[in-house]
This record gives sequence, structure tokens and C-alpha cells, in this order.
Amino acid sequence: VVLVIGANGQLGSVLTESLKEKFGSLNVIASDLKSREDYIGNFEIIDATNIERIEEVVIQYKVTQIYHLAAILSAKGEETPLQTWNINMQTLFNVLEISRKNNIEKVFFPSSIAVFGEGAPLDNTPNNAYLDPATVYGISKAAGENWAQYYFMRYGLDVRSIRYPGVIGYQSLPGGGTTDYAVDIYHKVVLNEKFSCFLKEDATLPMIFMEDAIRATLELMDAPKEDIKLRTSYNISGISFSPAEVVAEIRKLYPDFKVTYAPDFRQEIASRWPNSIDDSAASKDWGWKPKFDLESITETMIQKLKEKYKTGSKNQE
Ligand code: VAH
Repeated sequence: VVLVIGANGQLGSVLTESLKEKFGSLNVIASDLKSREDYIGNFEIIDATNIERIEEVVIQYKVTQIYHLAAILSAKGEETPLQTWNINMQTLFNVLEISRKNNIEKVFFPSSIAVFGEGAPLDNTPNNAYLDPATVYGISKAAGENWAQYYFMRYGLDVRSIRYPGVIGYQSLPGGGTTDYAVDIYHKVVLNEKFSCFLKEDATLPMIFMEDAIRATLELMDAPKEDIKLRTSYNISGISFSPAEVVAEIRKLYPDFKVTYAPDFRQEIASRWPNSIDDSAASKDWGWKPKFDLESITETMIQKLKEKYKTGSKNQE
């Protein structure tokens, strides 16, 4: 039985559906701060800063795996640094402690390319590059990775982790990240609206399509334990692009698409993150290989969002 914490989020909501397909609906427990009306299946309200509440659900459903996807992201996190630290770390400590005490078989902890800062090479950043993150979110992920490794070394807890690039998907909306523009832009295209980008046009960042991000997660969690050589976190890459490049790709289909650039504090965050990622460790240890490039992402995003908005408006009629 799998418990997903943060099941309403950008990644959590889509991952929960994939886990339901994989393990069967009855064997997946979705949880978040608020319930979701449209959710089909087991749903529990959990505030993950409350250790008793998580444990209650773990015991009630005889949970054997936990996917801990709740966190305050990079941009949002800068509004209240200490609160972000407290939430991101307390929820992780709660999950690790409960997992240790209740003999949870596997734990998934998402990290991010936000762990990198100015000390790491910008291009093809290696897995073991120096970590000097400049956001609280990044600091919490870098610390979290080390705690994950600590629980593995000290208690044998099978915690596994991926450093996600920016995730692009049509199924859900991101909230409070620096890479959010790459999702928002597709919504604007489909709605025939202008787009104002909060990053500079040449701000190249590592990104990954939702399907690839989910597949990476499931493949990592399925890999035999002895193949997982890295117990901090694995770099994974999808593709890399700048706002100008995604705009150029979109204009192949929508030549009149209008974009302006109004970089804000998020540009500062982006400027310290890698342009591209070396994921050779993930590819060697558990066979990671991304499938989607910018062209296929753009085509799929536009097609799926068009369908979504069409049905959306029909429902309103
Ligand atoms: C953020 N989407 O922007 C997240 C992420 C690589 C970036 O971890 O904060």
C-alpha cells in the first residue's frame, strides 16, 4: 500500500494516478492539506508537519511505501524563508521517522536541480558537483538528500531520490516555482493570450516532460535495491531550453504568438541554476533515458490543453 503526501500538487496529482494504475486504486492513499472533490479513491487529509496524523494513516492502511511530494517551491519559498525551511524539513523528518519506526519498505523523496548554485559548473552539471544552493528551497533539498542518505546508512531505510528539472505537464498547474513559466506559456498560447515571461529570454534551464518525470520516478522505485548506488539523489535530465527557444518552437505552430519579457526576482534564482544536467549515474545504475524533446513537448502540450479548455467550456455551458 502506497501513501502519497502532497497528492494535490503539480507532480503529486499525476504521480498518484500512475501509482493507481500500477498498484490498483485500493492500494494507493492520496493525501494533502485539502481534500479534492474530483478525486476517485482513498483520500486522507494530512498536514505532514503533524507526525501523529501521518502515522495514524500509515497504521490504518498498513502503508508499505511513502512518496513524500509536499514542499514549498523555490520562488514561493523566498517569501518566508524560515517557514519554508521548517515546513520542508519537518515534513521530511516526519516521513523518515515514521518510515523507520513502521518498517516502511521504500520511501521516495524528490530533490531538485535547485540544489546547485554558483559553485557548480553550469553546463552538464555532474551528479557530485559542489552544492551551494541560494534559495531556501534548494538548501532544504540539499539537506534533505543528506538526511535521506543518513537514514539509509544508519537505519537501512530504503529512501530513493531524484533531482528533478523543471516539470512541464498539461495535467496540472505548478505553484510557486521558478520553472513555472514553461507551463504557463502553453496555457496562454491555447487561450490566445499574450505571454509576459518572468525570466530573461536566454535563461536556459533543464526541463523535463511530465511523462518522463513520472516514468523516471517509477523506474527508480522499481530498480533492484542493490542497483541504487547513490543514496543522496540522482540527477536526471530531459531537455534544456530558454524562453526564447520555447517561443520559437511555439511560433512554428502559432506564428503570431506575442511575448514580452519582464524578468523579476525569479531570474536571479534561475541564473544560479544549471543550464544542463549530466545524468550518467542514473543512466548507468537504473537505465534512465528521457523520451520527449522540445518539439514533442510543444505538440503534446498544445493538443492536450486545447482538448482540456474545450471540454472545460462545454461544461460551463
Ligand atoms: C521550482 N519547479 O521551480 C521547481 C523545481 C527545478 C525547479 O524544483 O522551484
